[in-house]
Amino acid sequence: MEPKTSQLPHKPVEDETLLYNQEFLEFLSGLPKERVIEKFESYQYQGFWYNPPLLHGIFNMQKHFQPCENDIFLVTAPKSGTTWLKALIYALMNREAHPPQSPHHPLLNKTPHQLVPFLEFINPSEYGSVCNSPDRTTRILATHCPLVSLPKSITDDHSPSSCKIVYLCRDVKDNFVSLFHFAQKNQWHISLEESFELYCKGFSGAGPVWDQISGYWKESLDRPHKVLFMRYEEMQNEPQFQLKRLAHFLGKPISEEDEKSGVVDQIINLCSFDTQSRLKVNNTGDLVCGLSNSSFFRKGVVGDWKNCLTIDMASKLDQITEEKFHAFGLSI
Ligand code: PAP
Repeated sequence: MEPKTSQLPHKPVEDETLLYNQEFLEFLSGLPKERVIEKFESYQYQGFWYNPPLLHGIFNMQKHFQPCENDIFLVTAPKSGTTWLKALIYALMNREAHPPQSPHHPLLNKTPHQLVPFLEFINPSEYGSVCNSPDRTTRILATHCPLVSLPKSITDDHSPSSCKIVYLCRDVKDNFVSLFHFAQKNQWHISLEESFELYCKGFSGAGPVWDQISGYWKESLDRPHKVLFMRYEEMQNEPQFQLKRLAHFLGKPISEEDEKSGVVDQIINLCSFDTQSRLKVNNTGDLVCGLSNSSFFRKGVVGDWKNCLTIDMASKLDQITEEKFHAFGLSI
């Protein structure tokens, strides 16, 4: 049976045998497995934990995906600001064809997830038809895939050398809180305490989140032309500077003319939480995968963990972060 592209990144599946082909089921059967919540199994692959839909996408990607010259890969751990970065990169790369102040801008009528798809949720037969730049020279694709599992054709320097990776991370305390609220909204029926234990053990969708972050961090130091490492908090604190940094890395720097026209502020405003979360398109309907569009917009702030975590929980996350990142000179 042909696999469906519409399975959820984070949602339990009733009967996996109905969804996947024999090859993938055999692959799954050889992996370490844990039942994390009722009806929700996680599989460990190349050091990271996945639910079957996400792993299926990665399995397909590793077998079939071929990057093109100029592809942009936007990588995040779930709930690190993916939706925001999708909007920003889309608006930035398409600013000539779609001026950010236009009342007909695609980001006013389509969700960031419609405009920039997740690579692991595209059917392999449709990889070639992704087109999200009017001149068809650039594809923007998102993924939650850890560096170690990205197809070599993307990461190799011998591959189309101009394809780029933008990695966005977020303070893990806010990341966890965002994931927990997302789970509540999508009715996973899981308590804060239970969620927290799972998160710390690495069950967070391509987790442990720390290992994903440090993998891309190291790569951004070793190969700065290939990987740009960004932080959600820096995007919030200095959006103009970070957007220019992004534009420069993606080979579409902000020109003097752009500066004069105010395009940087226009993109920031168009993609801001305030603008995006009020749009009808982001408040109604579901993604093809069944998750509600509105569940990707909650508060969009830094430090909301203070309203949700106990002191012990926050300390535990800080402690793991310190232990995992110390050797890399990385802090978030
Ligand atoms: P995904 O990885 O599953 O696609 P992602 O977009 O990373 O989800 O996570 C949603 C978070 O980004 C939410 O954070 P919160 O729960 O802490 O509020 C959401 O509010 C936030 N978010 C979505 N859009 C924006 C935006 N335009 N600006 C800032 N934050 C945003």
